[in-house]
Amino acid sequence: MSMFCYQCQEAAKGTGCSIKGVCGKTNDVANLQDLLMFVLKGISIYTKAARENKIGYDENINKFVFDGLFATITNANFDKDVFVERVKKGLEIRNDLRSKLEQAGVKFNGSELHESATWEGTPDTFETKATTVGILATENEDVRSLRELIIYGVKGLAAYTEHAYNLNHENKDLYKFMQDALVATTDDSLTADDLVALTLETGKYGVDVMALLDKANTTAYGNPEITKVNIGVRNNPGILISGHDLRDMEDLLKQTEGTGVDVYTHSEMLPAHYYPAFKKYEHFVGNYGNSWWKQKEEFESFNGPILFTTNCLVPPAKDAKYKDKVYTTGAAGFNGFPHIADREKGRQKDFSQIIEHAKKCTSPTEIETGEIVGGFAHNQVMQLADKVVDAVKSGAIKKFFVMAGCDGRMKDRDYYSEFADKLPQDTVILTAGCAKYRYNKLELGDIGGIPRVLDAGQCNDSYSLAVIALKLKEVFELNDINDLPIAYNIAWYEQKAVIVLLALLYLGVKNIHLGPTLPAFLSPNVANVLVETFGIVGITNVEDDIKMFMN
Ligand code: SF4
Ligand code: SF3
Repeated sequence: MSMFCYQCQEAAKGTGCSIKGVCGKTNDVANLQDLLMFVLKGISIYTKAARENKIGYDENINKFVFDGLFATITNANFDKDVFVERVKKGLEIRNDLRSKLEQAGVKFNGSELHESATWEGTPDTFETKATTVGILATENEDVRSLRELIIYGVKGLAAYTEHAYNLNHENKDLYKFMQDALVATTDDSLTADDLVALTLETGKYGVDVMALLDKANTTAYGNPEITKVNIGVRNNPGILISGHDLRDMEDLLKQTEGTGVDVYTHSEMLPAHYYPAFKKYEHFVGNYGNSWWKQKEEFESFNGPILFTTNCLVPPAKDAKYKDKVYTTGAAGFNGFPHIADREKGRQKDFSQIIEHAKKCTSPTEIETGEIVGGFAHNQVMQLADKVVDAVKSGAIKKFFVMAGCDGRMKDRDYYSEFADKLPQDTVILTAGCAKYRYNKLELGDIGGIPRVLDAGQCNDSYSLAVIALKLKEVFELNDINDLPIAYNIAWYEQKAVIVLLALLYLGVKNIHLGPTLPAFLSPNVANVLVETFGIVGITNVEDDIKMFMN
């Protein structure tokens, strides 16, 4: 059976994966993810009806929807059984909710409802059905493009919503928006203009969710502060924790304390080191390796167990020796990797199995030494504001470059290392997300004590960069955020980058350069709208781009 997916930057041939994902997603999993999306739309039709009729429903349904969206994000979950189970469960939830609404007197006209609200199936029919409800089911390529753009933004929203939820921070408007947006993608009466408006609205909720998550993280763990993170190793066995979930980080640090097992971060978990609450752990040793796509080599030499709390997971090679050491939790999953169950309300997750496993392993093999510096989230940068403003006024800093976003395995991303390296000495890079691994180990120096690469944190901490920009706008008494000496050269890969991008557009940021390639899911007409309305453009080559940016 074939598949079609074009949600990430590595979509095959720049158009879409149709046999197997470049990410390693198999066609059965891809199709089941499409079917889950279909079922989530069906559920949302009823939650929307419930709200419209002021009828309460089980709060767990909201969680089921955002969990499901998160699980379909690139490189999060490759486990076929997980998707079969979720589709089954989703149909149950949907039908129960419908019955509840009907009992309360709400009438549904079956022939008017979208098929996602009425379709029934059993696991043996799932995959066949899936092939008829995927992305290509929308025939008009512009409508399809806008629907998918909204859906990918909503997937990113869902991921950040989940992290905040895990820290007991909720904003119910987000649930409503995600569900209403899913319903809107089933509505054939909406015009392209309606969908463009909804795309911008998605960006508004992108700002809200990142603000919520920022509050959740800083309330729980303090404000990130300037931190030197060790990239070498010690002699104890270790656990490597990857992904974005800080609550999992907390539980793991607590449970490993005093066990003789060290904890290292991997990829997007690096910024955990910047939080005061985590710094206090003596066994929280450092960061091991680079961004997600180098994991096949780096996990072999780590020697200990690895825990994925979210994306980006790369399916291991058949003969990978680390294969029996990988664990998943939360939205992450992979067939054959033990999955650590969710925490019960008010309790920790139980990581004892991983800790016992680690005790039997040898310590990590050192692959690099030294340290990297980070922790420049908004609160920390505000403390340096005077220094930064003076440097701009004196001309010591000519321009800031926001280079947030993602890293990826394609060779053309060397552009970003070269770009960072060749930028004039009087420029500063503001970064967040795993894009930083392309340049965070280069010796780029500092400007009067201000490092030339300021890492705010994970991809969601792009919010910090927006807060900093808005603050600078105020300090320099400008009317328009685009009058600041800030250029945007953003690298994207998966759907969290989509919500970050939509959030920046909502905040009024113009002329964002997006690379290494523009999304395959943008039809020529939709790409044109983005170019004409927001000045979004691609990248060319390092020399020409730097020249263009500096003029
Ligand atoms: Fe292809 Fe990306 Fe979809 Fe994976 S997530 S199947 S690489 S488009
Ligand atoms: Fe990276 Fe996957 Fe996007 Fe969170 S971990 S930024 S790619």
